[in-house]
Parts: sequence; structure tokens; C-alpha cells
Amino acid sequence: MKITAARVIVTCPGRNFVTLKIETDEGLTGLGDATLNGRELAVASYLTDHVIPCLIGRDPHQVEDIWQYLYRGAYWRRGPVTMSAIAAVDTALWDIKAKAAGLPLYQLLGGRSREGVMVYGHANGRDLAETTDQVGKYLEMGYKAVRAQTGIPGMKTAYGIGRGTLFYEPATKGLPEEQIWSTEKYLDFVPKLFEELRKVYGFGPHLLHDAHHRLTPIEAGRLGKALEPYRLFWLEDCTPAENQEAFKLVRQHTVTPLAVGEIFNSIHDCRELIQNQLIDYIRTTVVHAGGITQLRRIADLAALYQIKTGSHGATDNSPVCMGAALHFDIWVPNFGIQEYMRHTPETDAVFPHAYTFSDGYLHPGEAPGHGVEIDEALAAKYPYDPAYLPVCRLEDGTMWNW
Ligand code: KDG
Ligand code: MG
Repeated sequence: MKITAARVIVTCPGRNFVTLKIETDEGLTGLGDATLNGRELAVASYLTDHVIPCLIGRDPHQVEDIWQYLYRGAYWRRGPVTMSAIAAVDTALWDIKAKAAGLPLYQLLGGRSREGVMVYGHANGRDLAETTDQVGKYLEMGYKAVRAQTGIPGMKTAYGIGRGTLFYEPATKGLPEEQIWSTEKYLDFVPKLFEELRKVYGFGPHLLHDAHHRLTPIEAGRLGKALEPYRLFWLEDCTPAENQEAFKLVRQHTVTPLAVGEIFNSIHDCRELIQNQLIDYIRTTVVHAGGITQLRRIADLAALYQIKTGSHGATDNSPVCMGAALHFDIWVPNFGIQEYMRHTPETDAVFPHAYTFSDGYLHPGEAPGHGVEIDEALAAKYPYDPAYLPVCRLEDGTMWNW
């Protein structure tokens, strides 16, 4: 088989998605997600101008060789733009390989290790009562695990509070929205939320929380310790992880399980975190961490240290990423949980997919490949519409981490 053509499809059915489509001389096609929120066209250009010309004529079955060719061959290693582009090619090639075999992708990875993929949904509200109510709505929908984020008294905005309930979307049109942040107010209030949630819903449901990189290591240690009585499934992105050693300080102070990795793009970003057992869940994704080929290596390294997976699954990862992630999740032996932020009906219509939700679990489906396609005619009706993630400042105006 030979790759005969490849192209990038940029579409905005409510939010921007970048998709790579690879075509072959045998009529099989494969899709890969290449969406990098707020920097979409950089990846589109990387693929169109620098990667696609190198793919034409290659054997799409050589998934590993093509991964190595793009990674080593670029000379410039790693980085979110490069690794999202490599991920898109890798995902599309796995899709083609599985379609050629007439099998769902998970069968090529090693087959099913579980019946379904446990997912967590996003409950958020402007205050404690609204957030508590929203958690209840997710539990009614059958979710076994819910991430809870709440507005904080005295702060206009807090991370994770959406404009809608089911389809939370942080990116906005125009220049980046500026938000104000107070660590002090946040640290005082968050334990109250989880105290209330355990009072109302008991200890049956899994509860999760995302600090979204906003704390210093010692503040993260304090929050983890304060949340211990409420037995979180995990505390996510408690502090930035460029300095992997920073997590040692957090670990010294708390037994709240820690999750990190949604912005990582390489196994090297998490090697020390894993080898020093500084985290409990690794959140790298198909789209931002070099595709299934590298995600599998990260998961295998993590398994040596009893660290589980918990892939990022926000709405800015397209249904193509979600489909591929579910095939990975249903196979990976050290699976933990999968994030599942629902896409809008408009997005689901552009990306028809085989995966389904029932009773707190996602199922990848049995369609050959990863089971996600694109309706190109419909996609063309939604042209690219620039949007940015917000930025964050402290109350005195200092730039902070959003
Ligand atoms: O594009 C940024 C989002 O994907 C991110 O803010 C979502 O933190 C996030 C999460 O855990 O889903
Ligand atoms: Mg997060």
C-alpha cells in the first residue's frame, strides 16, 4: 500500500479543530487529530508545508518507521506543534492499518483488557450550591466519576467555570480574555466544596479537581493535605511541571493522589515524575503527546511504577482524538480513567463516530480503525474562526498561569 495524498481540514463547528486525512492507493483513508487550542494554524502549516510532502509514496503500514522519521528527521525535537503534527500522522496511520486488517484498532494494540472505559465528567458552577447541583446531574446521567470546579467568593472568575454546563469551552473570540486570580481565596474555599460534596453524595462517587497549574509546590502540598479527608480520586496539575523535581515537595506533604500531563508532549516531560513515583496518574493524550506510538511507551514506563493513565479529554481534543484514546484505554493494562467533556451536537455531526456512552463508561465500538470519520461537506460550512485561551493575572497585575 502507498500513501497517495494527505490534507489538513480546519473546521469550526462551534470551536476550531484541525484534522489530518491520509489517503492511499487502496482506497483506505485514515484520520488524525492535530488540534492545538489557540495555536491551530501553526500545526496545520507544519503538516501541510513540512510533513505531507515527506509522506507521499510511503507505505502507511510502517507506522513506527514514519514516527521515527518525523521525530528524528526534523532535527528539532519535541514541542507541542511538532508533536501534535506527528500525533496526527501516527493516529491516521494506525487508523489505516486497523481498517486494512478489518479490525477495531484496540485489537491491534493487544485486545480488550476491560469491558468499558470509565470516564469523568465536568461539573462546575458559579457557587457552591450550583456546583453541588451540577455534580448531582452528572451522577444522574450515570457517571461514576465527576470533576468539580466552583466559583470562589470574592473572585470574578475561577478556572473551569463554563459558559455552558455540558459543553464548557474556555477559548474566546478576539484577543485573549484577561482573568484575575487569588491563590489565597482559592485555597481557603476549595476544601469547603469537597466537604459539602461528600456530605451530600457520600463517598461512593469518585471526585476529582483541577488546580490548573496555579499553585506553588508548597501551596499544592497544603491543598492536597486539606483535601485528604474527602479522598479525591486525584488532584490535577497542582503546580507547573517543567521542573519535575518540584513534585517532591508536594509529595512530602500529602497522600492525595496527583495527576499531571495534559500539556506534556514527550516521554521526557514525565520521565522523572514517573521514575521517582511523584505522581499517580499520567494524563498525556494521543493528540499532544505524539500519538498512540509514544503514548504506549509512556504507559509502559508508568506501569513499572504502578502509575495509571488518565488521558486528557477536553473538548479541544476532537472526536478523532477521543476515538483513538478509547481504543488505547480499552487495551492499556494500567488504565486509570479517561476525561470526557462532551462535544456539541454540531461537532458530533461533523465527526460521526462509533463510540458510545452508557452508565459512566465509554465504549470505542467495533468499527474497523478508530471508528471516527469526518463529513467534509459539513466541515466546509464552518470556516476557521480564531479564538484564544484566557490569560491570568494576580490581583496586583502580575502575569500568572491560566
Ligand atoms: O485547551 C486547554 C484545555 O484543554 C484545558 O484547560 C482543559 O485542563 C483542562 C482539563 O483538564 O480538561
Ligand atoms: Mg486539566
